[in-house]
Amino acid sequence: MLSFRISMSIFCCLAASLASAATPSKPNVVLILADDLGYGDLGSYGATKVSTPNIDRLAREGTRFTNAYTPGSVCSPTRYSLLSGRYFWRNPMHPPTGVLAPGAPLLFEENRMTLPQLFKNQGYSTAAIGKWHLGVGRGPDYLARYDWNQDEIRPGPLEIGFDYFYGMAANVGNEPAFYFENRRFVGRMKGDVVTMGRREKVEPWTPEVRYRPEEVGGEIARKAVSFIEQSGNSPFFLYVATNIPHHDVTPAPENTGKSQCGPYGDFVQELDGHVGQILAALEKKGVLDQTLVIFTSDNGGVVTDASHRLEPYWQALQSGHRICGALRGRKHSIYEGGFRVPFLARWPGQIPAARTTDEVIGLTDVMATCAALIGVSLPDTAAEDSVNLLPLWRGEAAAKGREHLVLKSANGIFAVREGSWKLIEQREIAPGQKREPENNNQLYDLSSDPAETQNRWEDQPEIVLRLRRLLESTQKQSGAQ
Ligand SMILES: [Ca+2]
Repeated sequence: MLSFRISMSIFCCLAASLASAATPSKPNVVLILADDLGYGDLGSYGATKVSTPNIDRLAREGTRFTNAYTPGSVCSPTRYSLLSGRYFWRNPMHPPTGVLAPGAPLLFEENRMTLPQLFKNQGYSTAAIGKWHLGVGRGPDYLARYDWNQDEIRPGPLEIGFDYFYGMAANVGNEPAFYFENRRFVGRMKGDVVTMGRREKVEPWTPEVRYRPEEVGGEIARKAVSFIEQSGNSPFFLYVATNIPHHDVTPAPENTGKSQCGPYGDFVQELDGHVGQILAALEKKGVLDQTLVIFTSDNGGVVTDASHRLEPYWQALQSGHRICGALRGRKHSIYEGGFRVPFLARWPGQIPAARTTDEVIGLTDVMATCAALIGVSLPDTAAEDSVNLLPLWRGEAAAKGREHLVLKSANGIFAVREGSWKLIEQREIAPGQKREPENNNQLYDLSSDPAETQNRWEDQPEIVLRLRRLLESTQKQSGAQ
């Protein structure tokens, strides 16, 4: 009898241990999204005029992806796709090209599973801090304008799965230029009136609550640190959407003159300091190594040239800094500079350290990968363009990235990447409308021509045909709706 009990006890221990090995762990997840940070802006991606030791630490202690793509080449398209796992152009509420207007309706359909909701359903505490730019309120379409004088700002971040929000409606330069926390403007008392002015203008009850641009990045970092400090026993998902280094380039006074390429480099270095503060807060809390930290950017960097000298980007260029590295194009464009961004993931013991992979991944894949990470099966009605890349992130042998990926520029031009090939399809334009130089049929072999200099459209008809069909069939997929 005794031996039976001992045997049972050993069996139970063994069963429990096997069960725990099979049960997915629930790490904290901190997703830091830079705004307009280019492929060449970090030391770990080749920058020499800008020093980014804290972000580079993520590369040293985690995995660095060299073929990570945003689905859009501007802000709100990528943000929607990141938080929904769906190409933004499938969403009829999204503008067909470009970004969402400040004050436009919430982009997320009711009842659609989102990245924060995925975590929330699993007992996570969820927070979004920083730039929202995904709309608030409900309206007939993206041209509607929200009435900011309502008592509560809703539906908004809290209606799509975040327990907590603190930040700005959109860009620092957009109205309203004062913070809201959860569903209310910070500091607004009963009776305080928010006045809707002409065009996008929104006047607060007192001008004192308008934020100063040079303070916004620091405020976002402070709130992120505070959230980590106050976190309880449940795991958390923290989405930090910094405004840096988006135009206007406004480094805080204490950070100016620190880089070797002027204010733009100072701004990037300021962001690096904020990442350092977030890592330090995780470390102090004793949870750094139980946290998956992801750092990436919502689109490529702003690049200027001699014909259009936009400061301080011009100064950075003249100082030898290459915001998009050796890639062609920039934010807005269909070329690689518009979409290829730094992507770093650190989770000790789970994601290999000091590893670089050139497998193709997209920001749309974060949702399916996180679902796999916490052991959740996504419903068929969610994240239809998201691929589970957890085996690749974990460095499993022979794990691959995406087979193909669709890009859409701010000008409405589509491209598809499959393997090393990238096809850009000419967009139809209205009669009399001027066709932009980049709106042409193009095919590039990125393995031999990463800067997209040799158009192979004419000499590779079979590849052109295959990729056009692939693009068309992907566009026609009905998705989850
Ligand atoms: Ca952006």
